[in-house]
Amino acid sequence: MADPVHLHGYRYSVYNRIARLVLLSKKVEHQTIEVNPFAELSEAYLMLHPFGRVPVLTHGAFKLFETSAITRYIDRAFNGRSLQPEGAAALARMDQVIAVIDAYAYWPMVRQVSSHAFFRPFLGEQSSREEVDTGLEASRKVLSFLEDVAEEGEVLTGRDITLADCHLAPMMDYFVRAQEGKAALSPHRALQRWWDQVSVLDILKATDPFTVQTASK
Ligand SMILES: N[C@@H](CCC(=O)N[C@@H](CS)C(=O)NCC(=O)O)C(=O)O
Repeated sequence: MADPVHLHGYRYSVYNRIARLVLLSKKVEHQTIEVNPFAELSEAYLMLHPFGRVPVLTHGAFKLFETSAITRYIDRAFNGRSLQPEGAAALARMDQVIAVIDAYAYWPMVRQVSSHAFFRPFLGEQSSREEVDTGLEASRKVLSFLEDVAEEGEVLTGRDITLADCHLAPMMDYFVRAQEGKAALSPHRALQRWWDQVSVLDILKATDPFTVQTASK
């Protein structure tokens, strides 16, 4: 029998959703275990992730945190179409997009714009206009870079999904749930076209945190 796969994560976490998109793309049977990283974490969880974030993947006795390590592991460890393009340039572009998203996109697009214009109001929590504005300003360069990548056509093509697409999609989903984010994306024609194609994929629908999710694949 195959070793069981468990994903410890929070349903509203973009990083958790990235890992789920990859698991679903590779058709890996798995169980999800809900962990809210913003609440007090158990000692047992901190043994899995000493930095107290989500997600964590376990595959039998193998334990792994850091989303880009998790997604690369899933892609290599399981059968199915590879989610990493062939060719040094395309692969480097994929790696670059993932690194840019982690370093420059997550905070302004998700934690500033979406959190303060969409998620906090959704939860009935206080939000800050200043955070939205600062986040929008910082998002500009990110969107412009991603537009160039989508135009180039190595990754973010909307056709063959790669790990870069899986990394960006949950963040873009949060970003455009804010009216300000939606308006900021629309002038970027190639990126908007990418999002129009990716946002309707079954794997996106199956991992939508605002609709009912099943516990496993
Ligand atoms: N570098 C980590 C980032 C993961 C991360 O920041 N996850 C967020 C949820 S989207 C989290 O756990 N936040 C908890 C906190 O900031 O305390 C990864 O790639 O997995």
